[in-house]
Amino acid sequence: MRALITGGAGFIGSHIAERLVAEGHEVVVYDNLSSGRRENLSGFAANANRLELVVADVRDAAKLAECAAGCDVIFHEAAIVSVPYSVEHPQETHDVNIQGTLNVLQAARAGGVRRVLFACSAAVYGEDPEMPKRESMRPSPISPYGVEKMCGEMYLQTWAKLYGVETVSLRYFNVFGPRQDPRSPYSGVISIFVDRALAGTSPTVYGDGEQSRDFVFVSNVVDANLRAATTPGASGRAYNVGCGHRTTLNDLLAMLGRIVGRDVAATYAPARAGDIKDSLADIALARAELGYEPAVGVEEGLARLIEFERKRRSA
Ligand code: UD2
Repeated sequence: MRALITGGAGFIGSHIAERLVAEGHEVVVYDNLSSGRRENLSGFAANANRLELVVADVRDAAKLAECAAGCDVIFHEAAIVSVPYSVEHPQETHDVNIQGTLNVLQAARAGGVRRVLFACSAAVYGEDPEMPKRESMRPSPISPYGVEKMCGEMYLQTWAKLYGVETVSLRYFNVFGPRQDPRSPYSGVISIFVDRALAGTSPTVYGDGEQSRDFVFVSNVVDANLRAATTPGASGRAYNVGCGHRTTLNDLLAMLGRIVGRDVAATYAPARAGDIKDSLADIALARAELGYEPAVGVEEGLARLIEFERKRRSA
């Protein structure tokens, strides 16, 4: 198949690109390189005729339409992904995350694309204390980012009904793995902790470290995407993509210590404003309807990430 991946030079998008190229598919990566990087593609870009990079923005509707024409599937991963940034810059994140998604859907419709996959988020659940999160729960986002992801998902469902473009929304929980950038203060906690542990410096835990998340290794997220791209009958649906387990930050530090072979001592600081305490996905629906199974658990994923980072640092 021929696939367009928006945000394809970013963390998750580049892993989808890598898998598709390995399976012999033709891939167009569409990325404005604001947070994506060419280096994220360099490890597997050797077969240049199967992988094309278009440096453009999802706000550019005309360019998107040009690139979508003739594609079978679009993986829409491009977004401004920081919750706190969306709180500070809601207009900009609206333009990228909502208008950008609408542009993708328009392009899909005009270009005869069979199916669109959307990188949605656990942020749609907000602070509803009910656990685990099920897709049937009423969404109650508490940030512009959460609203934008919810809105994108609703646009997708509408497209499936109105225009016959098949769409599937995947609600990612806390994704981690190689190529996630640890350098922003809003980076995923695992990327930051691994960076500190390998540098021999002390990671900072905001709060008592007993908050928990459903951390999901990126290869599981790629699996979910490929299944969602091909499973008949999945159109118009939304699925949680997590591991179905929660891990506290203190557990995470202990795992890190086991893998690197020495204690990773953290510094504890006051909890971050607006943080939720716990997050956990119910993945029964994705299991039942997509055959999704998170094959790589948290500790195994952490070990793979550390191995990748060690190699990268020694190169
Ligand atoms: C995740 C997503 C976010 C959104 C949200 C929905 C990531 C990177 N972010 O935010 O996009 O979908 O879920 O609820 O996946 N922490 C530390 N030390 C650090 C960094 C973080 O203690 O150096 C804590 C942080 O205070 C929080 C936990 O680790 O309690 C997880 O933080 P995060 O930024 O990795 O992810 P989260 O769940 O806030």
